[in-house]
Amino acid sequence: MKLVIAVVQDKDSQKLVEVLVENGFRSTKLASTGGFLKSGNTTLLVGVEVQDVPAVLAIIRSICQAREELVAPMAPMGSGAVESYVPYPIEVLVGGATVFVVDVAQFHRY
Ligand code: 2BA
Repeated sequence: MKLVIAVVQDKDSQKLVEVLVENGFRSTKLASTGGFLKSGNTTLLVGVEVQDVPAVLAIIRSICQAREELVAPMAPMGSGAVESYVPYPIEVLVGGATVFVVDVAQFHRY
């Protein structure tokens, strides 16, 4: 079994959960916060059999869109040095989904 961990934009999360359910995949939706933009996003946990991983990834790809977001002034860009701060808004392309697929040692549902 595998655990698909997908960090997606809030705007796509409801539709994504609906389509996963329609296709027979269970998921858990967690409210999360991106470390860079410090704004809300959604992390989905999807436990699936190995052979179903490509189907889940295809669903995620089909629903989740990359979007331009404006980064607030003075957002830290790196080490924390003064030169690493941005003094004006910049546009950042936030990915449709950041996905990790990890092995599940054991799975129990009681
Ligand atoms: P955030 O950390 O809020 O990042 C939002 C977007 O800001 C990123 O989009 C990327 O385009 C940009 N960004 C992030 N760190 C940057 C930096 N140090 N310098 C310049 N630009 C930077 P995505 O890469 O699509 O990431 C979307 C969200 O996925 C992230 O939100 C974070 O919550 C999650 N994520 C991305 N990579 C991750 C990783 N390696 N581990 C855990 N979560 C990750």
